[in-house]
Amino acid sequence: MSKIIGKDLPNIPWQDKEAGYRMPIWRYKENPIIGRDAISRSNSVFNSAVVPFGDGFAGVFRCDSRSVSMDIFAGFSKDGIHWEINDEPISFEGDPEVTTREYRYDPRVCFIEDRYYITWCNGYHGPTIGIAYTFDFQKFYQIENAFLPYNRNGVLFPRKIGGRYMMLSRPSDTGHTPFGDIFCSQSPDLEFWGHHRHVMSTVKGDESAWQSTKIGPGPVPIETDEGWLLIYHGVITTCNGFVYRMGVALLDIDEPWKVLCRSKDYVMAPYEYYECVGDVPNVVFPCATLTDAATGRITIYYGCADTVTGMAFTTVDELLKYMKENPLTEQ
Ligand code: BMA
Repeated sequence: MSKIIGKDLPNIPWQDKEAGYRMPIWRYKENPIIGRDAISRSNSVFNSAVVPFGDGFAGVFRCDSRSVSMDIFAGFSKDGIHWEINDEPISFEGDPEVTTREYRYDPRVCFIEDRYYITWCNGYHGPTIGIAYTFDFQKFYQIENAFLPYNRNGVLFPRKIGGRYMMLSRPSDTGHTPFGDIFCSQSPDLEFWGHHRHVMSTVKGDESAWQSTKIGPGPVPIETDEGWLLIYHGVITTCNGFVYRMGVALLDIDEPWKVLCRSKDYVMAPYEYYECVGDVPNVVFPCATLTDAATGRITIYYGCADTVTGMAFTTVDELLKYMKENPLTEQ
């Protein structure tokens, strides 16, 4: 039995796996949990992040409007399933040079020490990684962008490692990037980032074609007694465009740019109608998990076809066993 290192979460949303189901991740039966019209002007609500908060949950949600502009919104839930999302986007305090909005999307939320940090893809002369913090999901303070443009999928580790904050990211271009590997950067203060180390690349050969075009970190890595468990997205280019699936990797606990193991087979792919049909078909895009250290349960929140939000379940043992049974040999 592998162990999650972290807090217990007795009220984690959960459904048991059905007997005989083959995959290591199974979906919430009443998916999607958030529809495209969850707020008054939304075209779609997806690629969003949630955390335990008070005696319930809070989150930051990507809601694209019916003018198809991208912004992020705070939301709250008692059970992690039914969400009330604010109608107004988050307004950030900070230096106007940095807070001026071009666009904001694909948020992650990470509790470190005494506050919740939000990272997202922030338009600043091209996409880069915005960072802000909040104590209460009412007031948000934006700090400096982490990187030069162009970058997407900035994902913080939930504690300092070797005395430094660490962030995974995926350097990119201005468009629908046809490449992309995962890197790890370090910072003493969450403002100045350096020591950029390569973590892992796309798979070039035929061994694992679902992750051959680009890969990007998904939810905040989960600390386990075997290393950091990373759920990530992997993309292949097909004759109908990109297809987004999910994979898992295990990263060294002290030097998380070192990959200990990585799945050859995807752990989840667009199978269901709401994942295959929508504004961007064939996308499952994970941005958050809730975890319960007592049981090893992991609840995943993911965007479905860039249109609605879904929830799915797994355990630390399911993911590690599946990955170790069929590991990628090319690194
Ligand atoms: C990526 C991001 C994600 C999106 C995905 C599929 O480049 O824009 O927000 O889910 O493409 O369209």
